[in-house]
Amino acid sequence: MERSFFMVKPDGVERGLVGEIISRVEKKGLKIIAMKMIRVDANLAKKHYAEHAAKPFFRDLVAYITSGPCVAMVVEGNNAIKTLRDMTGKTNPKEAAAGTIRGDFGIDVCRNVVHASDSKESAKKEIELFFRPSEIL
Ligand code: IDP
Ligand code: MG
Repeated sequence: MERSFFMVKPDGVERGLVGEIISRVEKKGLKIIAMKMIRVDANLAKKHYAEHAAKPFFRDLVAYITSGPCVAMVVEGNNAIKTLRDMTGKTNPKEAAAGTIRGDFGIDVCRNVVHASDSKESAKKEIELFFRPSEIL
């Protein structure tokens, strides 16, 4: 069993894709063990995306992720990290395969609907950043 951090980003919430995305996660056999709607503030955004701090798109990324509510989740299951990354698809929706969340719904490389942890280390870091232990059921 493995845990990953998974989040519907502001464009996904605004466009009413939360139900569709949660449904895909559940139908895949993964279990949602924590979930909340949150407004990410600049402080949390900078911690979450710290690895991108030096990138030219960092300011836009922080502005985007703080622009509206997100739906954050902890998802558990066999191989949950890779399974969610595969379901998410490539970062740029133009390159993401049909059948992936970004391939089916993504608009551009910034507004790409969802976030999924990319490794065991980032999953642990991100779960701790967004959830208190008592919020994980
Ligand atoms: P990932 O979300 O597929 O792991 P990362 O490379 O970790 O992709 O980038 C984090 C987020 O930063 C992306 O999901 C996207 O929202 C944004 N991003 C990545 N590359 C670009 C870019 O070239 N321009 C604008 N935004 C970008
Ligand atoms: Mg990433």
